[in-house]
Amino acid sequence: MKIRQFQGRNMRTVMAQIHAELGEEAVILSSSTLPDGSVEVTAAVDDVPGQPSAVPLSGMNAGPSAAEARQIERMSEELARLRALVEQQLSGLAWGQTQQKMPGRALLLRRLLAMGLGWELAQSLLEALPEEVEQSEEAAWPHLLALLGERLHVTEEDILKSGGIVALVGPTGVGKTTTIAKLAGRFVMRHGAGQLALITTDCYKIGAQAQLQTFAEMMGVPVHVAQTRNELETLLIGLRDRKLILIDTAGMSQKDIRITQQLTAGYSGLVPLKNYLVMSAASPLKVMREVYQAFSRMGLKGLILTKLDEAVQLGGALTLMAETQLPLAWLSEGQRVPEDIERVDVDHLIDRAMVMLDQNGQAAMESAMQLGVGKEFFDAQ
Ligand SMILES: Nc1nc2c(ncn2[C@@H]2O[C@H](COP(=O)(O)OP(=O)(O)OP(=O)(O)O)[C@@H](O)[C@H]2O)c(=O)[nH]1
Ligand SMILES: [Mg+2]
Repeated sequence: MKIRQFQGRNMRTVMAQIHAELGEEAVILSSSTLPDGSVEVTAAVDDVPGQPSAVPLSGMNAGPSAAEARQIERMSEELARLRALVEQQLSGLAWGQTQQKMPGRALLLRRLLAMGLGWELAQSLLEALPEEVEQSEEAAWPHLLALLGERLHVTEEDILKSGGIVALVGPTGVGKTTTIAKLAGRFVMRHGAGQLALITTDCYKIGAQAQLQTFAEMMGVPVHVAQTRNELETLLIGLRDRKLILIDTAGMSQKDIRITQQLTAGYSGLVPLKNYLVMSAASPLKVMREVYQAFSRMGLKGLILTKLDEAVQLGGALTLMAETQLPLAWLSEGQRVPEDIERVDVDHLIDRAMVMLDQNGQAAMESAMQLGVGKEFFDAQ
């Protein structure tokens, strides 16, 4: 790149000089008015012909070229990075101040975050903590957990007792089919095989039907296949005498839930269809939020949390429950059918989160201390 400085009586004469010496492709880097009123302009031109690196004088009013667009994009990416950096520094600073002014509060926040709770939830629980309680080392933590408990819900209804038409929806591989088998197994033990029907809409994965079929054969319950909404409705009418109909759906990426949605959303036939979202407790909070966003469109009755045995924290799932008010219906922690599934109450759920904090929280606490906790850091988890 060739860079030159030009001086002249006014802008027009300087521009003429730049044009004459550097050509049409020249770009202005800076301009200023000198004390004597004359104008000084720094201009540059790319050595490589045909590759302008900024807005050429001749094209000031034209739209950006492809190269310019790329440059603008690079600049905005750079700005976003800078912004994130500044925000991180600021929240680090705020954290430092909190630690100095309110060491008790900082410790409580750190514990909530080490449980895996989202930043906003942790902050809002602390804000709800009465000041006199916050001062007391013994009372503060149980009080915080009680406040957390108030924001969590479990379903009143036990589908194994009440029955109905129940579809399990959720992303790929979270354990929908396994959960159906567990629920089916338990239901048959209570009510007998004749009261249950199984339907699968999973026609996409090789072996998907065989997987459910194997469980079903052991229980003596046939598996029906519905590939379209019409087929599903016809089946549901035919099976209306069954106390419980469990529908296994194909695992869909949260980015492509159209098919499941078309199949199971808002069934307006004989009995309303209840969709339960199945989600792995081991997923990062960010992914859980995305999954919820996508699947909540089809109307959800409750949440089934799986793979608790693979999770190191429960706080992410609790945060999602608190944020969405979605009630928990079942908790699954293992692959054994039908043993590894249970209904839990909120107190039990919080106890579990605490046990996991005791087991795995130390590492999370330490990393929180080293990094100078910031919202961005936790949101990125
Ligand atoms: N560790 C653990 N594994 C589980 C649990 N639930 C299911 N799995 C396992 O997760 C894997 C996937 O389970 P599936 O039931 O096939 O999951 P899915 O949601 O039906 O998957 P797609 O139909 O492919 O979307 C299997 O290996 C299951 O044994 C659980 O609670 N804990
Ligand atoms: Mg499946």
